[in-house]
Amino acid sequence: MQTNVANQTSNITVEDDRTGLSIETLKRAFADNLFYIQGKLAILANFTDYYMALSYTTRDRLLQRWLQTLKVYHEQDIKTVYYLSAEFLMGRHLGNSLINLDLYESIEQAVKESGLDLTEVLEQEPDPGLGNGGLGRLAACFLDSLATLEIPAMGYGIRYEFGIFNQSIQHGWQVEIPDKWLKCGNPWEVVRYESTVQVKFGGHTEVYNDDRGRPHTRWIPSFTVEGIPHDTPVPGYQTNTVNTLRLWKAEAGEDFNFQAFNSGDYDGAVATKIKSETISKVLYPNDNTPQGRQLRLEQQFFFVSCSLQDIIRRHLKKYGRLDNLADHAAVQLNDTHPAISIAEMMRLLVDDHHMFWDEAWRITQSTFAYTNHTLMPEALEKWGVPLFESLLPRHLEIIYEINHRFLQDVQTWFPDDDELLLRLSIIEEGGGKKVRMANLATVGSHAVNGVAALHTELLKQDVLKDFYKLWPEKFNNKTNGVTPRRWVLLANPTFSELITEKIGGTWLKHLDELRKLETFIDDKDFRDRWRQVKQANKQKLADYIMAHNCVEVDVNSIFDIQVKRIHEYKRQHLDLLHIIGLYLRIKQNPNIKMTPRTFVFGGKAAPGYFMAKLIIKAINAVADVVNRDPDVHGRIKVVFLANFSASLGQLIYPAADLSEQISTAGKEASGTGNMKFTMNGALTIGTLDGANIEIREEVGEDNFFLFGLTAAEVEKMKYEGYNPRDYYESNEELRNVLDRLAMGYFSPGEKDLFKPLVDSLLHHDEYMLLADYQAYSDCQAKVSEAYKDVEHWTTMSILNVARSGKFSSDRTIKEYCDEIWKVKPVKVELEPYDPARA
Ligand code: GL7
Repeated sequence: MQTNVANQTSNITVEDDRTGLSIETLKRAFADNLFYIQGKLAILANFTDYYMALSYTTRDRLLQRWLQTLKVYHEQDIKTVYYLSAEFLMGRHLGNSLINLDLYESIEQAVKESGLDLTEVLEQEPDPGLGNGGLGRLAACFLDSLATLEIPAMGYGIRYEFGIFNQSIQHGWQVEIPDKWLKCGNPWEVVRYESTVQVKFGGHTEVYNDDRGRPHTRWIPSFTVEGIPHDTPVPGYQTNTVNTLRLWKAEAGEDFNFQAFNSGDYDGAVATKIKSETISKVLYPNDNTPQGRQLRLEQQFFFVSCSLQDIIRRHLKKYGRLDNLADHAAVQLNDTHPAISIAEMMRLLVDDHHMFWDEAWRITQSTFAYTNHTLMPEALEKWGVPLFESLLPRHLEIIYEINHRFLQDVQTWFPDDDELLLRLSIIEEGGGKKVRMANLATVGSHAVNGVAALHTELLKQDVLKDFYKLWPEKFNNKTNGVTPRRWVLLANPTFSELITEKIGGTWLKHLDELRKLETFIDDKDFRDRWRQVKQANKQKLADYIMAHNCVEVDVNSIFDIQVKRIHEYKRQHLDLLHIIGLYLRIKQNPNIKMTPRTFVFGGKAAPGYFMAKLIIKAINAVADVVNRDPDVHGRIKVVFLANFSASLGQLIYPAADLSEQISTAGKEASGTGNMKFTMNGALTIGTLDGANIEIREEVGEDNFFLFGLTAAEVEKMKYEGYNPRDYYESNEELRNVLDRLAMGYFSPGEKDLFKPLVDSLLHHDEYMLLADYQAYSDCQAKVSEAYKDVEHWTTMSILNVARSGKFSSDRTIKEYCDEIWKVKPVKVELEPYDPARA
C-alpha cells in the first residue's frame, strides 16, 4: 500500500496502516485485513470475519511494543519472573487489548463508521478457557499486573486444544460440551517453531564416565515429544511493556514411523503421533480435586520440561554460564501442578550440564518459590511411585536423593523423631508409596506462600506445620488480588467513567485512590448516578436472563448472586436451603411481606463430581417450582445461568447487589470473585473465610454482612463430635426445608432424586451447613431490611468500592516482586519502527 511505502522511506512521519491510530487509518486497516487476511469482501463477511479482522488490526498495534519489549529484555541485564501454571484463564483478548492500548474509543468509532457495533464484534471472540476457576484466573490477573508494573515476566503453560468444557443445562442437569475454542483460528498467538524443544518420557537411566573419567547419569527415554511454543502478547495498561505468555503444544518428534508405514502398518505408523499430541489435547476439568491420571502427570512434566529448557537456553545464550541463573530468573510454581520442576531443574543442571549436586541444589532452591492454593486434603497432589518410575525414572532417583539428604538434615536438627521424618518425607509410605508434590515444592523452594492471611496461618499451623517448624522464614502471605482493568474498566465502563469524572483516571493504576470517593459520599448527584449505573447494569443482566432462561426478573429486587465453581465446601446448597425456607414462608403465609429478591447462580461442576451435579439439578428444580408458583407473586425468582465463564462474569459482577461468599470457614483459601463483586459495588454476605476476612477489615464491619462459625469453631465442633441431626431436630424451618427436598416436593415423579443430598447433610454434613443455617438465615433477614433503606445501602456500596484498593493484583504483585522475586521494573522506550533497517 502506498502509505507503507511512504512510511519506509520517510521514517514514520506518515501514518502506517499497521501502526496508525487515526480513525481513517484504523478503518482502512480493518478493511484491509478483512480483504487480505480473512479473504472476504465486506458485503460477504460475517461477524467472525469482522472479529478476526479487528483482532489483526489491534494485534498490529501491539507488535511494535511487544518486539521492542523483547529487544530491551534481550539487551539489558535484568531479572525475569517466570510464572509456571498449568492454567491461564485469560478471558477474551480483544476488548482487553483495546483498553490497555488506550485504543477502545478510536476503534469503537472506526468500527461504527464501518457500519458495525463494537460490542457485538467483541462478543464473537471465543473465551479462551484454559483454566478451571480461581487459580487459573489469578494467573491471568498476575500477568496483567506484571506487564502494567513493567516487570520483565513470562507466563509458561499448556496450549490445550480443548479448554474447560462448555456447560449446557438440559432438564436441569449439567451437560458437558467440548470447547473447540481454536476452530476459527487464533489471531492472538504467534508460533515460534524455531524454539521447539524435546521432552523425554519413560525408558531407563544408566551411568557412564565422561572424558575425564567423572561418572554421570543419563536418561534413555522410550519416547520423545516435541514442545512447540505458541506466544501470546500480554500488554500492560498504558505502558509500552508487552510481556509474553508462552504456551506449549505437544507434537510427535517424527510425523510418523516410516518403518511401520512402509510395511503397511498404517495404524501403528500414526499411533505415536496421536499419543504425543494427546498430551496438550484437553484441560482436566477438576477444581480443587485433582485426578491422579497418567496423562495429567505427562502434561505437568511436559510443560515444565519445555519451560525450564527454554529458560536455561536463553540464559546460556546471554550469559554463557549457569551459576548465576538465580540472579536472573525467579520461577514461581502456581500450586503443585508444576512442582516436578524441582527435580527437572536438578536433572538439567546435574545430568545435562554436569554441575555438582550441591551447586545445583543451591541454584534450584534460590530460583524457585511455591504458592499453595488449597488446604483441602483431597486436593493435595500425590503420585504413585510405580507411575512415576515408569514415566520419569530419572526424576524418581533424583527425588529419592533430595529426600535422603533432606531427611538426614532433619535428623541432625531433631534427633530421634521418627514420626516427624515420616510426616516430612517427600515419599509417603504405607498403602502404596506416593510422591508428595507439596513436600517436594516446599523443600525445593526458598519461599512458600498462602493466598490470604487466614490461609497462610492455617498452612503454618496445619497442612505444612512441620515445615514451618524447620523453616519459619520461608513462609509468607500474599493475599490475592484481581486486575481492575478487566474487572472494573472493561466490565463496567459507565461506572468507571463516573469514578474517573470524580477522582481522575489514575485509580486504574493506583487502586488505593478509590478512597477519594469517600469525599463524595454526601454528593446527591453522585449518589443518584451511582444507583443509576447499578440499575442499568441490572437491566442488562435481566435482558440476558430473559434471552437465555426465559425468566422475567424485577430489576428493583435484590440481585443476590453466587457465581463460582460448584463445590460442597462453597455451599451453594446453603444458599438453596435459605431460598426454600423463604418459599415455605410464602406458602404458609401468602401475604407475608418480603423484600423482593432475584437469586442468581452460575458455575460448573467437575464432570465426575456427582454431588456437585446434583446441586445444580436441585437449584434448577427449585427454580422451576418457585418461578412458576403464582402464590409467590414474583417476590422471589431463582435463576441458574449456564456456562459461567470470565466473559459472563464481566456481565454479572457489575449487576450484583449482594455477593454470596459463604464457604465453610477455613476451606476457601482466598476467593477472588469476592473482590470482583466488592469493586463493582456489591455488598457481601459471607463467613470469616479466605480473603473475606480482609475485605471486611478494609470496608468496615458495618458494611459487610457477617455470619457463621469461625475456622476455629468449626475445628472445635468437629473435634468434639458434630451431630447435624441435632440442628434438624431443633430447628423447625430447617426440618421442613430438608423434608420437602427429601420427599420429592421439587422433583415430581422422582421422589428420591435429592435424597443423597439430604442424607449427606443429615448424616455427615462435612461442611456444616446445618450448623450455620440459622445464622445465615438471620443474616439474610438483615440484608433484606437494609436494602429497604436505599440511601444507607448506597452509602455502604460506595464505601465498599472506595475501600477495595487493597484487592488490586498490582498490590499483590508488588509484594511478590519485593519480598520473593527481588525484581525491579524495566522501562521500555519505543524507537521509531523502520522496516528497512529492522
Ligand atoms: C484456589 C482456591 O480454591 C481459591 O480460594 C483461590 O482464590 C484460588 C487462587 O489462589 O485458588 N485453589 C485451587 O486449587 N483452586 C482455586 O481456585 C482451583
